[in-house]
Amino acid sequence: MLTRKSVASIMVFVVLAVALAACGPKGPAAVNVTLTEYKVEMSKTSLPAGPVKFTITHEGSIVHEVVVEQSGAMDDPLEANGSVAEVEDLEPGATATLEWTIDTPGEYQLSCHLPGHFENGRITTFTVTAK
Ligand SMILES: [Cu+2]
Repeated sequence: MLTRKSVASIMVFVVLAVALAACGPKGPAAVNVTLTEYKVEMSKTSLPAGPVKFTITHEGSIVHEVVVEQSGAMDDPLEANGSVAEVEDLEPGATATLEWTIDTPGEYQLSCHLPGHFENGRITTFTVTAK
């Protein structure tokens, strides 16, 4: 029979388990992305397959966007469940986060496809490795 005390300890266990799941090694890989003219810099360029959280900081002076796409693509963001992996219209000084799950190992890129930006170097490539 469950006493009031054992119910309370089960609740504590559930809360701890949820907290561990949120903060443990299964959380998304965190990557900082810095935008300038005309450069995209990533704090790491090799990520394990799975969820990734891009924290984007715009340190440039004109509007940019960030598109997550396969290496060699041209404005063809990854898609899942009806949404696309991009952040548009980032104003200078803005920050944004983009969470995305990349399950297929391979070469990818972060790029900006506003006219002329990609050609000027607003792209960086990264590798997704098998888990
Ligand atoms: Cu741009």
